[in-house]
Amino acid sequence: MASSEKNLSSYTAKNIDDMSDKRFGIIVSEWNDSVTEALFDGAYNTLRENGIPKENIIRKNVPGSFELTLAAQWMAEEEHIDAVICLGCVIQGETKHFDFICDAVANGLTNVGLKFNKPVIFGVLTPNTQQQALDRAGGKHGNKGDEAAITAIKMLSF
Ligand code: DLZ
Repeated sequence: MASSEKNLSSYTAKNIDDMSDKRFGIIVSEWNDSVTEALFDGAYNTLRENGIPKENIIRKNVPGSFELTLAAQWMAEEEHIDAVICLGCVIQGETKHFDFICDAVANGLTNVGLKFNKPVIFGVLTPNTQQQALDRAGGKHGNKGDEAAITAIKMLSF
């Protein structure tokens, strides 16, 4: 979560390798799509700004954040995918499922990354309100999609 000290869209480009031959999967949850489409725009544009060609960015949608884990597994097991960026938004006030979904997705994505030995990035907002989500999807705290994309790039430069 962004704080007053951290803008999600700010990063330093040092120690980043040439990524033009890498392939990135982006999975977008359709739940809260006004937020997740903004996350996608941020992730996509950050990849493009860092030299990744359009044809090396593969987008898939899932119905909700809970489905990110299985979709990430399907993408990660593809040999031609180097990193998977998972984008979602779970708003606390809207669901009793909040804790279950957030825990399941965080644990699930961790396991997929370890199983397939590839970066699988947790680009899921977990705010208390819609406004907090918008503030982190291209608003005053930057864009978590940008952060997720640069995290994938940095992990591939590890
Ligand atoms: C069911 C549900 C609810 C109530 N809230 C959200 C949410 O805020 N964000 C989100 O990404 N998904 C939500 N979902 C849908 C679940 O992630 C999932 O798609 C369904 O439970 C079906 O498995």
